[in-house]
Amino acid sequence: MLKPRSTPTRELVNLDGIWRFTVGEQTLDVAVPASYNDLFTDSAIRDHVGWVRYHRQVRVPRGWADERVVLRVDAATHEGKVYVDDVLVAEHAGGYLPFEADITEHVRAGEEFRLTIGVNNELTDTTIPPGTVITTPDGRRQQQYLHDFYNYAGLARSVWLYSRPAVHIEDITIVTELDGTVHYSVETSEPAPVRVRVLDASGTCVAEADGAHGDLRVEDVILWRPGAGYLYDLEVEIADTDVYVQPFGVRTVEVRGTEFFVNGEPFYFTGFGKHEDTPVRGKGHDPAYLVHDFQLMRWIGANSFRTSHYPYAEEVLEFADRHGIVVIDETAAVGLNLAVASGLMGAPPRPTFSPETFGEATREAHARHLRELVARDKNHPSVVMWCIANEPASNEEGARDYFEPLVELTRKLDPTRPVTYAAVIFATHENDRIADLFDVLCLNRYYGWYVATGDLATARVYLEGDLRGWAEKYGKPIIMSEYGADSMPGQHSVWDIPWTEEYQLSYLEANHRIFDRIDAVVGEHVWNFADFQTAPGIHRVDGNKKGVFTRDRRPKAAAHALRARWAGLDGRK
Ligand code: BDP
Repeated sequence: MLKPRSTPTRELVNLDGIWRFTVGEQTLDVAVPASYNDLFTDSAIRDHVGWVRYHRQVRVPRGWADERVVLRVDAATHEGKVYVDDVLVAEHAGGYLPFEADITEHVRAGEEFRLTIGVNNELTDTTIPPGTVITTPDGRRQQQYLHDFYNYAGLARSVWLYSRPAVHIEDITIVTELDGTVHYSVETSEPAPVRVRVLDASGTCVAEADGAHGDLRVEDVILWRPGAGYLYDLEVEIADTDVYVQPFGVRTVEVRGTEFFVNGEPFYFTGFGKHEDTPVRGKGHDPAYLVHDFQLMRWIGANSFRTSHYPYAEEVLEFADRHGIVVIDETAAVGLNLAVASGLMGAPPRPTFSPETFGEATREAHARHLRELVARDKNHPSVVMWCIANEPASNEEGARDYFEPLVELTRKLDPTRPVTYAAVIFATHENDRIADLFDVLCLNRYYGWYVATGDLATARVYLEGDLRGWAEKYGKPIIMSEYGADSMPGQHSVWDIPWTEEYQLSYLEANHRIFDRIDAVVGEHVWNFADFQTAPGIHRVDGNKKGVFTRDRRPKAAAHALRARWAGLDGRK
């Protein structure tokens, strides 16, 4: 699905700003983009379960009389319904990916219409991510879920109205090779002659061709590299009707043996699992935080991050493309594990994968989500790998039947990128049932925090045994996709006392000592970049405090130690 862009044949109106918002009987003003939960003082709104309505008047530009008019919602968390006046024009399930509707038949150029977007935040056994709505003893509906971040809801990303010609470019796929070969493929709304040109960063045409599919060759190609995100534009034109410009980078990604290669060179991941999470906005996309977070990542020497635990706003990936930051693109499939509750573990009360729990219908929703994710993100050079789930019950019976078709689907959708999943601590090299299906082993491990709390000597022994077990059994690259310790800024101690800034720092250093001893470890993503909001819990102090930065992005002591280490690594081990 092409991102709306202004081109010589397409116009774009951004609908962000203040909308009206109806929840239950109340109607208030609301900000778009933003999660609605933290905007209001009324806890009944924050904790609301079910539908809310965003509405506003929209005028269609008067020059659009001969154009198709499209309404695009970048995300409605977790389910959206779009109405033009009273006509339902689009419905979509899945809170972190875009959807759109051609509304030409329902509007007139120069005139206004009432736009309503219904948004539902309910999570069930068949949504991705899953959850359960219960009724409290006093009769309220309450959302419960298995993931450790607050269930923010609403219109957290932009809403657009755009025009495009009747005969238009529908989709573009670009795959590149190091010698400057650019394989391209263009889909049009109906058969039409296609012309393509590659423009370099200065706007000079460096290759051109006719036809909807084919190969181009860029001489003296400048590669997209980690740390140096050189981009070209593919300008696609259907004669006399449509023009669309798709940025891309020339780079390759490959897994061989226990190494991960970008452009044929071994790459070592340094960085974080992140969240889209900021005060007041919740998961609302904010360009200021985007710029600042990338500044902090550069300052600390992070060359990469994982979009834990859902696809991020497209603006984030575009920024990563431009700045040469490497991305592991993760689905919203977090919590497919009945043994985990809010980041804590126990015995599963019921099997995770079964017709009564997560079965066929869940997998269908997961497959649909994967299709939409790859369709949206396939042309981003920053995206080097798909992570199709976080901490699923990969050690339980049924996991293989559930995941095998999804891995196959991902490879079919995109044969060019490796596929991974992030394994939970109690999926070991001995009991995990799906690891062989994947290219890279991403491991989430908390030795010294949830296990061997406060005892880093024991933690190191456990970690080393665990990592060596995976390395020897599978012979695949391992990324430590989560390791981290909570810390309350301002807590200090000369001893190994959990929750102090010193302990977070020592915990990370204890992990690093082991990573450096194991060749198969090709990356380290600290959990988490910044503190973030969660559901209430006795292990959470106004949220998860495993951030290396606070929620308002101030460095804790660990940030300085990471900065020193990562400057020395510089993408190589
Ligand atoms: C892991 C989860 C992550 C949690 C983290 C934690 O993948 O979402 O926030 O634990 O407990 O299990 O901090």
